Amino acid sequence: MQKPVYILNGPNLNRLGRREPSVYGTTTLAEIGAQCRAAAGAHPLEFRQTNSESTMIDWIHEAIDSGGGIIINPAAYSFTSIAILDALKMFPGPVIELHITNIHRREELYHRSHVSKVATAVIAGLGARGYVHALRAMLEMLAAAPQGPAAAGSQVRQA
Ligand code: DHK
Repeated sequence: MQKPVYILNGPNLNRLGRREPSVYGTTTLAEIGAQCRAAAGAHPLEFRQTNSESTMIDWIHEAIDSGGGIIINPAAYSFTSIAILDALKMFPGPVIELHITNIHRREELYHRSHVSKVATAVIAGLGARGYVHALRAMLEMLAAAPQGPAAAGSQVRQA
């Protein structure tokens, strides 16, 4: 039984489509979710969004127990949350940090993500299409590591 890939979205991303369209585009989170489900095919997927830091941590704990990989757009929590970083440190599989925008080309406050310290990989600046690219990379990593998520995560982290 394949373990699900968790795609976790942080604060304000529920407003995508209407939120600063010149910065984040006009694709809604529901549309991104549908694109990811189509790209996942038969691979189980959990696609979620929360404005709550504690809920995000609860979902990471759930993924530690039953997930194969995590794709996370922590949004503003990227730059503020040690708690989310600490939770991700316990996840044995690959972690892909995703940002719709190129955070390094934005205001200074968006430059230093705590999550990047533990991420296997970071995707930033591809817009909404970044989600499907992250998912394809995740499925490749999991397929390449038949010994399971822990191996997939550590293999890449050692590479
Ligand atoms: C989303 C946010 O909400 C911001 O706080 C980040 C990120 C950027 C994004 O590009 O997806 O800075």
